[in-house]
Amino acid sequence: MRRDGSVELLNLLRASDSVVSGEMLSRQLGVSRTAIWKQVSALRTAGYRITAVPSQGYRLLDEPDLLSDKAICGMLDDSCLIGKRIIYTPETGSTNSDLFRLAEEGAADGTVLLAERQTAGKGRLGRRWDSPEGVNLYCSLILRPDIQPFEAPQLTFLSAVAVVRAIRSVTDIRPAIKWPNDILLNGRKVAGLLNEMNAETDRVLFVVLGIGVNINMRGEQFPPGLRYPATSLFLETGAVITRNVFTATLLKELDYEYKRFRDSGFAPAREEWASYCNAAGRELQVNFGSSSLRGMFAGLDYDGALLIKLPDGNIERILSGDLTVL
Ligand code: BT5
Repeated sequence: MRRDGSVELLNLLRASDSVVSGEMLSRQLGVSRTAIWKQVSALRTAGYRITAVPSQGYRLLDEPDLLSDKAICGMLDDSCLIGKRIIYTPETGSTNSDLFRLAEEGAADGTVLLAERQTAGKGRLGRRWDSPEGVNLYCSLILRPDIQPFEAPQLTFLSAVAVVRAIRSVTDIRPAIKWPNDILLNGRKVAGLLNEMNAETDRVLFVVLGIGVNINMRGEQFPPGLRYPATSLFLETGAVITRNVFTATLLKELDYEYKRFRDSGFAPAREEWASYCNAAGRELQVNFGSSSLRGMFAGLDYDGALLIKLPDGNIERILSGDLTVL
């Protein structure tokens, strides 16, 4: 968010597709022409391409795609609980770690933290999430549902559904979910989810949901040696996606999911999740290191365990393992 009056200047430049005179800008904004020039210089430093045409004025050619809490808030409905408070930071270690600390200090249900870049982005089980600057979404949110600790993984499935819906709404591509919670496009990972919880024996105090979506990341920005092939929305569609629009869309979907969860429990999200799962209606093999089993996908259990129907008709619950769709 810019605080020096340049938002108003930007809005005037945006409203015109030709040169806007310095005199008109200074009159409309009530500041001197030198002040306008200083704001233009500051905007250029921030990545905006603005030409100055001698004795005519200024023209906005191109804007950097910066995340903006204000722009995102402006796209949310007043009734949204998720995103009522959005905190933006240009850089941090991990949005999940920061928000976990804020939640411990009492930050409210639905608080969101966004970063342009993470220097220590976290994956699951101590793995790393690569988080280059200015191209993707690194987002965490606090949820304080009235649930028991064993129900907390349900929230990750909820957020997977919200990510799929947001991608479907902003692009015309159809992502799939790989159990438990990888979001795939054409078999490549485009988003990952990390759910961290603080609980007492029989009560969840809060859950921090971390969502990383590769939005405009280019091929050369992916590090070598990733566990699975990876991609971005840009690589799949060829179009640069406005991250503020994507983020607002995602927060609205999360808000919808969270309210549905509180009103109707896990069942609706579980069914929707199963319809997006790349294993739906397919035969699966699950590898557990030295052993494996095969069977048909049979949905998700109440706690997020994968259900597989074995050839003898029995249903097996899978809590962890490496899944292959045959
Ligand atoms: C995940 O872990 O998929 C969870 C990722 C969660 C990231 C978000 S970003 C905002 C919030 N703040 C955080 O600090 N984290 C969350 P996992 O399934 O363990 O996948 C990690 C593995 O994916 C790594 O070991 C890499 O092989 C691969 N990987 C790393 N960065 C990637 C990227 N940008 N895109 C695709 N794959 C990646």
